[in-house]
Parts: sequence; structure tokens; C-alpha cells
Amino acid sequence: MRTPQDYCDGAGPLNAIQAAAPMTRCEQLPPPWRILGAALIALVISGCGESEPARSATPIAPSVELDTGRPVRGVRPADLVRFQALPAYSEPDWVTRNFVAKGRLPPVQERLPREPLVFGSAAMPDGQGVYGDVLRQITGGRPEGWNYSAGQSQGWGGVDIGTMECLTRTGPLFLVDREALEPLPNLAKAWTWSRDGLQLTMDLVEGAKWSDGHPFTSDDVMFYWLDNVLDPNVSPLNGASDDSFGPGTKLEALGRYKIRWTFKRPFPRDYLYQMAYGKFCPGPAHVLRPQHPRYNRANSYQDYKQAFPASRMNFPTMGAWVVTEYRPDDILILRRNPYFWKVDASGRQLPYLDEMQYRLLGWNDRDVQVIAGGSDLANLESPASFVEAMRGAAKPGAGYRVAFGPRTSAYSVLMNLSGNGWGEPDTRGQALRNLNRQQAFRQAITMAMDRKSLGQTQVGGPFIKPYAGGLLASSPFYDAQATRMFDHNPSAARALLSSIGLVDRDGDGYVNYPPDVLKGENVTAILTASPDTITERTLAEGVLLFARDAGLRVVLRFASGPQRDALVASGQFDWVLARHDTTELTTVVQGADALAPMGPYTHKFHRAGPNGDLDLLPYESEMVRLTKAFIATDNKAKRRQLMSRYQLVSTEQVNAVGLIQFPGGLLINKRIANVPPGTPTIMFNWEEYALMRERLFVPKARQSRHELRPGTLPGCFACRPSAGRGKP
Ligand code: BQZ
Repeated sequence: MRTPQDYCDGAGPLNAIQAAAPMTRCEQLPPPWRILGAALIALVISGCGESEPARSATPIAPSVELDTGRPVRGVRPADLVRFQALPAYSEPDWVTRNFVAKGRLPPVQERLPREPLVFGSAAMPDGQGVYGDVLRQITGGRPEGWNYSAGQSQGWGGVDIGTMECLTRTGPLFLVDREALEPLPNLAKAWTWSRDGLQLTMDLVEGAKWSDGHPFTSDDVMFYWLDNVLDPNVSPLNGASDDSFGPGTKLEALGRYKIRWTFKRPFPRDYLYQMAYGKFCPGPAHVLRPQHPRYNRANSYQDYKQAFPASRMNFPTMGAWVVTEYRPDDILILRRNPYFWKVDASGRQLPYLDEMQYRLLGWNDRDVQVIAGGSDLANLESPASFVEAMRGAAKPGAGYRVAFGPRTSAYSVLMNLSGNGWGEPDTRGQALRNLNRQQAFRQAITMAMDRKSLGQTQVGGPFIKPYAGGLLASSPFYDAQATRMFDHNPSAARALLSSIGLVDRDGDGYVNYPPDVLKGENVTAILTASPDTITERTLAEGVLLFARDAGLRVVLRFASGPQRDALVASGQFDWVLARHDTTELTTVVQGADALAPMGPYTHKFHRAGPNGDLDLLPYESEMVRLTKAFIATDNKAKRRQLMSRYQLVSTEQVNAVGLIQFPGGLLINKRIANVPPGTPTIMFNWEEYALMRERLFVPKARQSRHELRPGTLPGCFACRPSAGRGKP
């Protein structure tokens, strides 16, 4: 007989969803009051007497370097990257000596494109770098395989971002002058719009090669588009679909290094942002196509997806590093790509760092390991770790520093707004969604939340601000006047619930459905959350507690990483605790089509049901109209006005229950140079993309002996193991 504790609310089994999805059983988690207690103690310890954190320009303690290096802001795109032939090129001496001189590798100028991508020194906080050393990182993910085009992750945490290159690049745009804001050239080195704006012709980098020396051409782009994005049997990682670039959009190759888009609406500049990481990052067609069912009848689409297991090394990439070694649940070793097509302004082929290591641990280990000296770089995105991280950095001789970025991190509760059967809800689930679709219910939930306490349970001080939902305060389009914040008011929340017929009829403290709905049982919402970080666990517990104060029964279902992603993507959720890991609510210009349910299958928490109809609520239709108008105009004032209206509608209607917003940070080993001050943990993309890790370097005097495979290069992928080029 299962104990009430099994279901975290003492009321016993609920439904298929709970039965279906293996959830973390609550008795593994200390009861909510114990976590809150612990956090409160941490708060007291951390909060009192400490000087104000990073916001207050003065360092927390003399030795805590909040930001080092020349502040780089308002950069013009061409100062950051440009394509140019340089008089001479160079590479690490050991590559010349052990590989080129021995005829095992063509000379560097033959490995580089006619005009490589050149990183401008002006935008390098510590100037041009030197070769050598390693970047050690941690990921809580695990590589599924190397077929990104067919949806396999390489372990997240920046692994994918380190190996995949895309048509344009947006991560570093936080450095770019807002007046000159446009995605940076990358595999597409230049583009021109037709006069009517319906066609966009792109020139690809000419003469660039995959890490196995095979030429990169428009064939790789067209294979990705035609046989992956447009193939209904294939779902690339990060969700590229024909919707991502506009229904009816065409792409054709005009030559080996020229492609042309044809769109249905003029000047869809927002699609240039979609052509960056994660939606348009082509894979090596010369390796993938032979496994694709359209070209290999013996293969199913599952065979194609799994044709490149994580155990196969040296999978060809266009990225700065190639995975050369993998020990499951232990480590991924990546070595410099000898064919990498980017250089510094002196013609030195990048990356500067010869090796990248990813230890395969838990997500919570990322910041812990930098503090312990076992890793060199981590997102500090768990507020519960802020105080410990700063304390450690303040210690004399600390090996790392803390660098806070803008307030672009946040958490919300997303409510499934589909009343149309998306995710095949049972009767309980359907009844709850019908409530999610009522404004009074959503407003009651947001009023029940005590955001101040939710923040304080994470960390004291000025880090965390209440988040109303909608655009984040750090967004250039944020309008405080248009932001409706519902203050914490449990009794007003109860009044709103009773105004829609939800009152506690059986005196157990929880409101019930009217007698004709689910025989008047308690209203129950299942909150899906990730157990991966302390922040997510304590926030989920907090939501449960504050909802209960307003008489609403919440049941927690913990599901981590890919499981949670699959549940959400298939609509199998009532509510989900969402970490803000996309770009539209900060940048707006990137991923704007995620601001509202623009298509039947595009939105995170409102999609079409089995019959294909998308049952939009009136306010959602207005949000769609406002977003379309925003995308269709370049007029800055008009855009600001549209987003103010969007903000008012989304916060007044409580499109999502915002909880907290806070600055993410970076923990950086002091060896590592060229980290732009104020790098956001997430803005136009994750920091791993924003940082341009190929430009990071370690000054000679600080170089370590942490490299595991010094003097080696990636072997070849398709040839017999013994023929490897790896070893010197
Ligand atoms: C950052 C990011 C880099 C995906 C992933 C992971 C997947 C989701 C999300 C984040 C991880 C880290 O986020 O948490 O800090 O390093 O990798 O790619 O959560 O499970 O599907 O959307 O970006």
C-alpha cells in the first residue's frame, strides 16, 4: 500500500500522468519546512552584515574580483568579427613540428578558407592570446550521440555549443551597439536582401573544411534543410522545423558557396536570429547522408538518429574542438580542430586553448567544482550557491573569481493553456486545464505566491527581484508602467477562487470543484519540476506551500533533463516550473515567435490538440497580433509601443506566473583570460556561446599541467582505428 508521502500531498494516487512518469519520490526530499529552514539559516548567515552584493559597484571584499579586463561594450559588429584574407597564418609550433613537417597535415594556409573569420582585437578584453593549456568544464548532461541534426544532444552544458557552428551567431551580441544590432556572420559570411525583401542571398565561408578535412559547402546546408528540418520524420536538436523559418519558406543552393532563401513576407529579419545556435547548425552531409533512409533504404529513421553513438570518436565538426575521447559517466576530452576556420587579427589559427575537458557529473557540481579548483568555468545560475561562491572567491589566494552579468535569469510557473486535448489529459487533467484557461484562476495563483520569500529562501541581499511574468526587467523593451505585478495576498486569492466556484466544501483546507465536476473532488494541480538543482527543488516546494495557503492543492512531480523536456514538449503537464532558458523575454528580437502561440505546434505551453485546432484565448490572439506587428516593423518607437502593450496584456492576464528574476554569474578560474566583463549567463544565448571560447587563453606564466592529451590532434572518423592521425 503506497503511503500518502509517495504523492507529496498526503491525498493518495492521482492519475495516469503521475503513474506514467517516474517521479522522484518525495520521501527522498526533506519536508518543505526543513528546506526552507535550511535556506533561512543560510540567508541569516549570508545576509546579515555582508556588504551589498555585486550591484553596489564596490567589491564585496577587497580580493573578490567582480570584473576584470577592459569593459567591452557598444562594439560595432565588424570590430568583433569580419572575413578577410590575411598576409600570413600560424598555428601552435607542435602542430607544425609534429604534423605539418611530417606530412601528416597540410600547411595551415591550405587548411584555412580563402577569407577566414577574423576576430577583432578591439573586442578582446585581454587582447590577443597565446596558445596552450585546457579549459575544464562540467556538465550534468550525458552525450546521447553525435547526430545533432536528428535530435541527439552531446551533453548540453556547452558541449553542443562547442562543436556545432551555425549560419549566423548571436551569443556575443550583448557586446554590440544596440543601434547596430544584427546577428553576426558565421558560416554565412555575408548576405543581401532583394529589393522587395522576399529573397535573402547568403554567401557561405569559402574553402572552409570539416575537422576531417572534407570541404564545407552548400551541400551541407541543403542536406540539413531538406533532409532534416523539412523531413517530418526527423526532429533536429533545439527544435528547428519549417515553422521556425516561416511556413512556405524555400531555400536553394545557387552554387558551392551561395544559397538563397525565399520568404512569404518581406524582410523577415527575425529569421536571421533563428539561423544561429540552436536552429540552423548543419551537420557533415558526407557522413550523415549515407545513413539517412532517403539515401539508404536499409536504414530506418531510428537507425539514422542512432548511427553515430557517443562511443565513436572524432565525429567531424566545424567547431573549435573535436571529441576525441569519451569515458561514460566520467569524461569527454576534446582536442583542437586542425581545420578550424577562424583566426585572430595576427593570423593565428584559433582556438588558443588546445584542449577542452567535460567531466560528466551533476548540474549542481558545476559551480562546486570551480570553487574546489577542479573546473575552470561555470554558470552561476543557482542563487542558492551565490553566497558560498563569493565567500570562496573572497578567500586570500582563491583560484577563481565571480563575474556577475545582467539580471537575465528567472523562474516562472507555466500553465498548460490547451483545452483541446494536447498531451491527452485524463478527466482530472482536463478539468485543471479548463481552470488554467480562466483569468481569475491564473490571477489567484499569482496572488498566492510570496515572491519575496521565494527569493529570500534562495539568497539574501539585492540579488533576487520579484518577477511578474512577461518581459524581464533587463529587457531593452521592458516597460515598468505596463507591468502588472499582483502582490502576495492569499485571502484575495481565495476570494478569486470562490468567485469561480472553487471553495473548500469538505473542510480539508483545499478548495473543491463544483459537485458536477469530478464529483466535487479537491482541485489538484501537478507541478512538474527538475530535481537537478537546489534552486528548482526549493522553488517547487515554495510554490506548493504558498498555493496551499490559498487553499489550492499542488502535487510535485520531479523529472530531470530530457525526461522533463519530453513531458513538456508532448503537453503532458498541468504546470511546469520553468527556468528562463530562452531569449524572447529578454532580447525580444531573438526568438520573437516564442512570445505567443504563433503556430499550432510552436509554443511551449499552448499547442494544438489531436485535431490540429489551436484554441487560443482572446488575450492570446491579441498577443499573437502584437508579436506579428512587432516582427513586421523596424520602427523603434512602434516596436516599443507594441511591447508595452504586450507586457500589459501578458501580466494583466497572467500568461505565466512569474516568480523570481536575478543576475546570473560566471565562476572563472583566474588562469582564464579574455572573458568579457558582464557576460550574461543567458541573453542572446547561453554564456558558453556568448563567451566565444575559441578566444579564451591562458597567459604563458599561468599555464597549467591539466591537459590530458597534450600534443595530440583528433584522429580521423571514417578510417580504420590504426590509421589515426592523433598521436604525434
Ligand atoms: C547551459 C546549457 C548550454 C536545454 C540545457 C539543458 C537541457 C535543455 C538547456 C545551461 C544546459 C545548462 O541547459 O543547464 O546552464 O549550460 O545547457 O546548452 O537544461 O536539458 O533541454 O534547453 O539549454
